[in-house]
Amino acid sequence: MIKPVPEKKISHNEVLKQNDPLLAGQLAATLVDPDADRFSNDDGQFLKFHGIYQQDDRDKRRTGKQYMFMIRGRIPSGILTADQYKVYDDLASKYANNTLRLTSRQSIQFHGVVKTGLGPLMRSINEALMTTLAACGDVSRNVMAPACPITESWMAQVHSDSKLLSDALLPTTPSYHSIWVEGVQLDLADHADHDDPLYGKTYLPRKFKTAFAVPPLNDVDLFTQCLGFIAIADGTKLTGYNLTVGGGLGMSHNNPNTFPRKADVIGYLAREEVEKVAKGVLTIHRDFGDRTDRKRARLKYVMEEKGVEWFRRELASRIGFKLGEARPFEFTRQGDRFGWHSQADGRQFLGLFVETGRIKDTEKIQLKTAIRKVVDTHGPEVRLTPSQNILMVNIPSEAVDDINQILEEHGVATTHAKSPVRSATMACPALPTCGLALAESERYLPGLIDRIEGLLESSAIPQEEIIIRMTGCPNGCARPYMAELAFVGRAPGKYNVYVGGNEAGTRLNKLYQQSVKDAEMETVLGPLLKRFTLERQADERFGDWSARSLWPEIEKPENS
Ligand code: SRM
Ligand code: SF4
Repeated sequence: MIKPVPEKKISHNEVLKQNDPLLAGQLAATLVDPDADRFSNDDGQFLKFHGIYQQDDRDKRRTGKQYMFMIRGRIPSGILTADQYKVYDDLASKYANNTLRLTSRQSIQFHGVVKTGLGPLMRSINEALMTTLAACGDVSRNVMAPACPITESWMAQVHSDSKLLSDALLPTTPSYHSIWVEGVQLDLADHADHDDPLYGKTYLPRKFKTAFAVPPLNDVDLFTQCLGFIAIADGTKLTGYNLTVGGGLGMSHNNPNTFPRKADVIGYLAREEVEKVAKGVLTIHRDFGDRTDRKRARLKYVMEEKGVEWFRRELASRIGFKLGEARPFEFTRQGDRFGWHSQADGRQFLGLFVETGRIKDTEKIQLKTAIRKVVDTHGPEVRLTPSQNILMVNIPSEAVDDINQILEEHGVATTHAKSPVRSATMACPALPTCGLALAESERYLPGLIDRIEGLLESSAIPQEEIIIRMTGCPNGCARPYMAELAFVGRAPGKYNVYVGGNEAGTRLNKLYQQSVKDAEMETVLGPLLKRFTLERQADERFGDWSARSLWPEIEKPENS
């Protein structure tokens, strides 16, 4: 007799959402309880939908857990007015650890907020007409779009589509406003029938990520996104977008069921159809994503299992039409422009490298104070980039000298920080804030780059740019699997080394060496860089050389 296959149980997070579709939990009550220094674990899951993570300082665990909060803004396309930036800057000083953490999705995180500061911080964000709603949680996250203002004249339209979509994909629960603005615990019974028009009662099986890209620049790492729009123009007019679906990077060590995946190009849509198509894709994730295993709950696995043709048919049945054939496009580069540049309208913009995305003041460099002074004095629009850097845009030429002086007075360089390799780096926060970190990242990478600069110097290529990314665990928050050279934390002081991504952000890299110890970095990287200098073809980049030369030698399966 054939044994019936036991039905898999839905995950605990699904039960939580089912029981409380308002996502309110006991948040408001705990917030005002003076005896509580933390929220319950279940409420911690609801907090995420409100843009908040309950964390503890991992440096201090030996003496008992000290709870604190990370708060992430929802900043579509990473664009802030000068006044909005000032609010973030003030709140970082008043309630957080006096730093602003720029994220790999063009947002800002506060770290180290204690519970008594949480309410006032959240209220202030909302009073400034900004939000943290759905910055985290099983919903559509911050929508990304290129930050650079000197691209096409129709860039503003891409930003407006990104903002429109970000708003259209927000959940409708009234609990966010009632808890953080009014400070009221909602009575679930009064809202028992809350059923979000887009998300239903149980939201998505997992996070959902969207970005817009404008070729040839792929600064948003489009192929890592669940949902992507590649701008297609007819001369000077933006006509529509190629749609990409099914990218994602998160994986777990030793779990071959999880892996990074590049998105597929699905077809072409007119600009007017962006919202409808996005909702079609999102509801496919909602309806087909795995709700039993959170490690497999991303849209990329639906795509992997069911295939592109199935996806096209399913999407057409939801939106009522078939997408057109994808139009030609080419990505050639990623990253940011540093220093001063002219915009299409004649004004200037300034790109500043922010090492590991952390805006802070140190004895030598007072980056936080300097940016604030420029924003106070000249009121530029502030744009956060997908590579954790900052652009100040729409600056009249007359202001350039004064801004340069302010920056100089605070030790801030307007051009490359030390070397091109340093300015092409990204690291995730990892320790001490991230509860999932297996190794250091943000605190370790700058020192490792010092050592890599030394190796480049001794290989006689000190000016070589190599896109280097590091994460403290395999979840992939700084998108390491697209880098030319990447370090992924495996255990304290040990990293898996990956090679072979490309400048266009169109190729996943591969595992080169497993569990490399801190002390072994020079022995592993030195010969690699030497070989690169000897074997590279003219102007060949490290990522292209390593894919061409090393991959045939790498016997391990991709990203294992
Ligand atoms: Fe991430 C979880 C930080 C972008 C994949 N990510 C986390 C958490 C919240 C840890 C946690 O769940 O307890 C980290 C908070 C650390 C801290 O102390 O701040 C965290 N992720 C970040 C940020 C701040 C990294 C950064 O260097 O900037 C980025 C915030 C973006 C934002 O503004 O919304 C960030 N995370 C990403 C990206 C890159 C992207 O989206 O472009 C990825 C890979 C792409 C993807 O989603 O596949 C990413 N984060 C993850 C995952 C793996 C998800 C999966 O599919 O398995 C986790 C773990 C999880 O969700 O359980 C995670
Ligand atoms: Fe934390 Fe891992 Fe993301 Fe780094 S990659 S922030 S260690 S979850």
